[in-house]
Amino acid sequence: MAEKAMCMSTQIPDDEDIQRENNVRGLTMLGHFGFECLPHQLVNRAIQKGFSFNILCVGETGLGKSTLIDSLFNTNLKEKKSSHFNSNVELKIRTYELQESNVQLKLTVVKTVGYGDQMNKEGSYQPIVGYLDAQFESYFQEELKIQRSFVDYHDSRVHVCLYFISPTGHSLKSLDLLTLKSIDNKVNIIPLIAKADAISKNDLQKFKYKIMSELVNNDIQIYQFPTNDESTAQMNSSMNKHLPFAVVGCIDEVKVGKRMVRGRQYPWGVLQVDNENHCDFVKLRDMLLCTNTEDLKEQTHTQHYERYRCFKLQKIGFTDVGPDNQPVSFQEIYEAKRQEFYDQCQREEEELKKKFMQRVKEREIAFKEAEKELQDKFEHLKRIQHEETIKLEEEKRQLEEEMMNFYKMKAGSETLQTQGYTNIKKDKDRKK
Ligand SMILES: Nc1nc2c(ncn2[C@@H]2O[C@H](COP(=O)(O)OP(=O)(O)OP(=O)(O)O)[C@@H](O)[C@H]2O)c(=O)[nH]1
Ligand SMILES: [Mg+2]
Repeated sequence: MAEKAMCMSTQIPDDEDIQRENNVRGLTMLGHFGFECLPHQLVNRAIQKGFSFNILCVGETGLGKSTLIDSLFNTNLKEKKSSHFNSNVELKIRTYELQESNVQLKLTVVKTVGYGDQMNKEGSYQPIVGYLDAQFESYFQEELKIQRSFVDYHDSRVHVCLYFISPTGHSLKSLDLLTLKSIDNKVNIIPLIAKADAISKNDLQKFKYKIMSELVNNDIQIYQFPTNDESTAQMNSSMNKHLPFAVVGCIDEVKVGKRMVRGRQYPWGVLQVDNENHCDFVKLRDMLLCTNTEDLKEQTHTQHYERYRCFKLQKIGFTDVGPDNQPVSFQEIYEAKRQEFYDQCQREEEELKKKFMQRVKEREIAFKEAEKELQDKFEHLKRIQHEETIKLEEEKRQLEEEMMNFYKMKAGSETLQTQGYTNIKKDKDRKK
């Protein structure tokens, strides 16, 4: 078929050629080839594969996040109540398989738990930023693998963040601004005024205007419904003017006249969730699930993930052009990086060697000094000991001399005593 198409196209007269910018000729087809069915092939394949969509709900405790998600999919996703006494903001992640006609949707809903409950709200946005980055990182790592498995890979990158604003009618809180500013370049943000039934119609318009001007003043980027597709441009541009959507959630049905409608029953009447005069719920659902789902996914990939990917690669040291503004290949950068790394290792090794030698020298000097000190001490002690020995020997000699004298004296006195006894005896004998 392709061959046939090529043959046919060469027979078309020159005057029908359209010279395009990229030098591709536009030709008028003279027959039916069948490639007009390409979109059907894509649709069939996509239906077979199924779709996935990941929503992040950020909002203070009790603002109606779970109720709104239930209302969007008209089902009770039956989630357990979370504790709201956590010292940190946490995220609750649930994945559901949904089906509408023959279309399967793998829906992942991530909700904040305990957002805004802490006394110190400074780090409240960090778990949210951490989660968004972690999903990008996981995809990035899969991309870098040699054997990639994108067919089975569950892409958990967040496609949209529904940011629930408290219906104060006043202004955004500093926590809102801080979080929105931290995530606006990581995810498509659709701001919502939660529990919008708490605000009167006039106040709601002023509140919407206030919120939008605060977002602009703080340079916070929110998702704009695209206006580059003719079929949706008009609707999308009018929807952009309704942002932030004022939503009300409820899955209970109440009777209005003879009809059963989804709505909240109040003493003064019924607020119908699906009534566009009552709130923007239908606008949100249409924009999110019917008209712009694919664009949200595309923006996630081409804008937010791309930014993350560029940042990561640049951080590693990769770039598209060299210092001379000439394109450089991955291989070249890799080689240059390797060389740079090798040089750095060499430098560090040299540095370490120098430091080691210096330390050895210092230790050697210190050892020598200590050795000399010990030697001096030893000599000093030796001298003292020698002097002590001489002194003791002198004392010993003196003592021995004294002893000799003593023995001499003793012997002399004994001799005298013996002579005395002899004389006395002689006298006695003479007297007799
Ligand atoms: N008036 C009003 N009440 C609502 C609306 N949406 C939900 N609620 C009520 O608000 C309460 C909290 O709703 P949830 O949907 O549990 O709020 P949440 O944000 O999921 O709360 P956590 O998960 O605990 O943070 C429930 O009693 C809901 O019925 C709404 O649009 N308007
Ligand atoms: Mg909830």
